[in-house]
Amino acid sequence: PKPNGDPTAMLMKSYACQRRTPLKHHNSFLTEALEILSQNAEYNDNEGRSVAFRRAASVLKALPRRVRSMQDLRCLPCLGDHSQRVIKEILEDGSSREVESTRQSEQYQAMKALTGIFGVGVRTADRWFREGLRSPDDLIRRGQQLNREQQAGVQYYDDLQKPVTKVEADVISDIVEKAVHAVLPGAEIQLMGGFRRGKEVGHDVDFLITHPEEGKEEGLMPKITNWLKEQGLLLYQKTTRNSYLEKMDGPARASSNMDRFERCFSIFKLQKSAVSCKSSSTASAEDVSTARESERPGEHHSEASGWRAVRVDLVVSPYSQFAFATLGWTGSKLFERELRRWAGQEKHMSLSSHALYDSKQNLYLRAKKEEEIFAYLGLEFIPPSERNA
Ligand code: 8DG
Ligand code: MN
Ligand code: MN
Repeated sequence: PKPNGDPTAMLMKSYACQRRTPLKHHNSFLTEALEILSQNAEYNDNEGRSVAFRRAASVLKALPRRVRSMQDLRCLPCLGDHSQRVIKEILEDGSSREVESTRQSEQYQAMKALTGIFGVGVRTADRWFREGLRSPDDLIRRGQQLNREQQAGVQYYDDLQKPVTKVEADVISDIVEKAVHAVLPGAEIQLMGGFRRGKEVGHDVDFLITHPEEGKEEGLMPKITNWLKEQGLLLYQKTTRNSYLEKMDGPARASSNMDRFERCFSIFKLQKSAVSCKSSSTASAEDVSTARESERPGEHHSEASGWRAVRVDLVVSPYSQFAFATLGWTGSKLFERELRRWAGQEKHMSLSSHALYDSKQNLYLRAKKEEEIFAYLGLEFIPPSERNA
């Protein structure tokens, strides 16, 4: 074991934003286990522990091959004692007792089901869990008070649990483009989030909208949502300028990634015919054959209808902040977090989705493209497809 003389040894940088992390990697059998422990720590409001497991998983995603022994892990950063214990057990026994008992635990399963509801964050889910609630069905049965967002979340729960495909995302892109150009010609629309990173499925579809003439984008969101509403394409929408408070109870509560862009959390009504037109494969008869006999009140089952519900996030940014917004909304969440940590700890800079501030020079650094931001930060440019940390 002499790392420098070993041609197979690679130098693994310790911040995820210094590394290339492809979407497909060789160690999902380990990363999935570590991410369950990370998720569970988040459910228990232990952010430090949650991030530690997530960083460990991320390092394994960046490895060029499958881990076969603990020897393969020498010289790797971010692998704490606990993560190493878990990895060792999986390598030796095929699974980890801690991971399996977590996966099976009533709390983990209930928290997963409850936080899986649109509009329900860890805090709310935890309160409901302590009141004996375990699932969306429990909420309906017990007549639990819900806000408007959560009502939509429960109503479209089944649909929103189903992954959104790239073809569905492309159909929605066309719709959003049509809406935006109808209300503001010349506006630019960019697909963000997981789909920009090359994912084939996602839990939602994210868009960033801007206009080359600064100021033209002001007040744009209500115009877009009104157009979509008139077309009958929106099942739910909430537009906010500063979503700080909402996010305090959302899944990203702890991420400190909040911004003040005008944004819209929405649920689209997506016609299945539009999707089967777009995809080259033929439409199946499955829609009809699997239709459910009955619907519980308050729930929509898309098997029985010609459409499905899809979560869509829209964000409007002024042109001068577009590069920062692009970087901030591409993800992954860990990649974003690591970028901000790198900026602060290594460069005395402060990065947000709006700007990059240099504390040493006391000035804001301008950027038109993501590449320039990486350069200011002294980082090699990492393309979106390799930000899957
Ligand atoms: P998925 O939907 O396929 O599951 O994955 P994703 O696209 O990576 O996750 P996402 O939850 O849709 O988030 C997309 C990006 O948006 C991610 O990098 C984090 C970022 N993001 C939020 N909320 C906020 C926020 O309030 N401010 C900023 N600046 N970024 C945010 O999700
Ligand atoms: Mn997304
Ligand atoms: Mn999103």
